[in-house]
Amino acid sequence: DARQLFTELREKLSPRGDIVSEAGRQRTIELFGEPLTPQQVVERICADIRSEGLPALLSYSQKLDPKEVTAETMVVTPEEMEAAHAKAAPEYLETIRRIRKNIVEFQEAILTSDVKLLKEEGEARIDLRQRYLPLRRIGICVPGGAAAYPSTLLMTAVPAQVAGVKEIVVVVPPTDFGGYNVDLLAACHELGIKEVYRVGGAQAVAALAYGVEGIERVDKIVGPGNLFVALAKRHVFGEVDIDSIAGPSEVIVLADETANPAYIASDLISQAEHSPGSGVLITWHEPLIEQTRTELIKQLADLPRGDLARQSMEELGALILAKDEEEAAELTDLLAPEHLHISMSEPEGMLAKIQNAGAIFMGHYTPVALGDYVAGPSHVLPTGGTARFANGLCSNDFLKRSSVIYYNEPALKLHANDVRDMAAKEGLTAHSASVDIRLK
Ligand code: HSO
Ligand code: ZN
Repeated sequence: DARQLFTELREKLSPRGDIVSEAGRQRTIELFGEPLTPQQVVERICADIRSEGLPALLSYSQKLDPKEVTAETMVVTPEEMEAAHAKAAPEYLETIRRIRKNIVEFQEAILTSDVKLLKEEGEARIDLRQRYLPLRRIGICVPGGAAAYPSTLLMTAVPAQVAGVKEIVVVVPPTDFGGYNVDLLAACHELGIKEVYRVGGAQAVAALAYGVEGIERVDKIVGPGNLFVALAKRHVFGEVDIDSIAGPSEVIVLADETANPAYIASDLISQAEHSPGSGVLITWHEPLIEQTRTELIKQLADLPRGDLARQSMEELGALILAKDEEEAAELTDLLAPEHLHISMSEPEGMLAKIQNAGAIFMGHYTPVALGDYVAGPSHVLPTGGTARFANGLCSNDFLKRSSVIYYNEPALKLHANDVRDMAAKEGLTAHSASVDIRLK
């Protein structure tokens, strides 16, 4: 039953902090002296960093991270970034520049601008505005556990820069794929990012949210991470803004008889290789199910990360035969995937049927990898069914807005009675008086 399957899948894909595995139980006994859920671990880390600052950050980092961090090695110096940039392959830097240009182009095109509404009636003049300004200081979590992610740096930092954010802080775990990764540091330097700290996990999120000696607190924290990063972002939300709570990568491929099973398999595997990652095929063309299965087995055998991807596909993947296009669209909306690939030579009709998806890829020549790396919209997208209400990250998420209101005296007269009526209903007489005193 596809519906049941989808409910289960969505459960598995959304970050849950209340479950403890046996390994997790053992580990928290070692580290904390008692068995804790991930949620409890995160609460403890956040509370300690909030009250004790840097010493707590360093001590958690020492406990939880593979490489020891000190107050000195925590900071990536400008010299280190310059050296990484100087060492980087020129072709790699060229690639970064081309991608950056694509991101800037798209993120500028969608950037919201101020709105003005001028209302005039005789002498009365009302001027209403919505004014947007960039956030002053933001923090970006770049993952660095299982793979290096310079693309995530681009897909978060460049939209923030387009919005006009001046202070961008990057936190990245102290690993070879993270804070010691030359390609990542070179990319930071190429983007003009000046503050990079080698801290990861929940402790990095807490440090960004509350500030510690040497790291000033930020106004918003964005970027993906493991379960602990996700739970910590949820925990500090309200003190700071966050983008979303990210779970594993996902893709649904919707395919008709024009689709190529080899392409489909490659798209499913490319999200599964994030490990964990989920790839789901939905088709109403029956032969595609077996053809795609055969292709999956063939392609997984040849890939360096094939074993990881196979595990992910077994746990979080599915090949689903729908009755028709309508049912396929319905099932897609139910899962509300992070990525939707409409693998049809005429994809527009299907697009019109879909309500819930973070990013939608059209036709046979638009693999999700284009969106992951180069197209321009951010690859930080809603996961775990949250595309029902949440959005992918974009330049506008780094703006905040104020409303601006101006009335001249005749305009105040015009609306005075409405103020008086409402104030009387609420029993707030000082509100009325603030109008009356001007019109006496
Ligand atoms: N597919 C990931 C983004 C990514 N892919 C980074 C490659 N690198 C987000 O859903
Ligand atoms: Zn990806």
